[in-house]
Amino acid sequence: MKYQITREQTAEYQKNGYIVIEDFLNAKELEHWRTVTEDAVKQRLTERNGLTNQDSPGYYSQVFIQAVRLADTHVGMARLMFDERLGYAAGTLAGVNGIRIWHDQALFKQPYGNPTAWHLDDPNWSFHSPDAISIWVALDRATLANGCLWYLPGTHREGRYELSGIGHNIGDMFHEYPEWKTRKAIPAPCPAGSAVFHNGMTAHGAGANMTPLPRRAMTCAYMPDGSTFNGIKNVLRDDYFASLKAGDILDDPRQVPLIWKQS
Ligand SMILES: O=C(O)CCC(=O)C(=O)O
Ligand SMILES: [Fe+2]
Repeated sequence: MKYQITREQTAEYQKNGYIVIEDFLNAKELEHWRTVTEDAVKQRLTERNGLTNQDSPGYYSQVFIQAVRLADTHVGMARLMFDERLGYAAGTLAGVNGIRIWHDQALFKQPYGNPTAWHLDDPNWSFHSPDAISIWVALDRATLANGCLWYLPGTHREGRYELSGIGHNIGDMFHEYPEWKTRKAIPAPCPAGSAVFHNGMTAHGAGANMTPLPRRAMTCAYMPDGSTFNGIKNVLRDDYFASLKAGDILDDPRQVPLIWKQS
């Protein structure tokens, strides 16, 4: 795993709000991530032991198969996600001294799957942080044809936290940010095994999958250690949510496990 981050990579990430690290996983690691992710998603879909977007047959269910917090229900996935090296890489890029898992999620864009509408991630979460960061690991080569990610560089410095749900139409986000409509989007195609990191406030989306093969990704959203509750439920457990008031530090080890702390 290419988890060591250079100063140049941190600078690029901080400037653009995202970075592609090619061949983040070696061939053996990639094979293992594929096997574990396939197994965890299959188990989630059959046992229905957690969140997916496959319960109703609408447009969004055809954007990708989305399975959230697989580490809660799959031991192999927990082992992958609790890897301190992932926290180190994310924390170094983000410039924070501790990384907690917000949620992992598998995103499998199926053959001829719908595009992923433009959006920001962090407004949906139960904490707001200018340093929230996600990793998106390509389990298949991501191309312009099968729905690689696209970014609006620099938008992480301009986005607002007011809730902006992911719309049906690919461009709904631009109603809230008309000033971004003239910006040039940059695609992030990458070989299988690459990692794409993005800030939780960077505008991003993905194209349709115009191929007969899936475009699979395993992702994880991270919360900087010390982040506080903002009142939004999102993926919080009912009992934990009920115990919180706005401004409380989110530190429940089951909900937001700490995977890396600067020594
Ligand atoms: O995989 C996709 O199509 C979208 C990914 C995404 O929105 C994310 O990782 O935050
Ligand atoms: Fe996203």
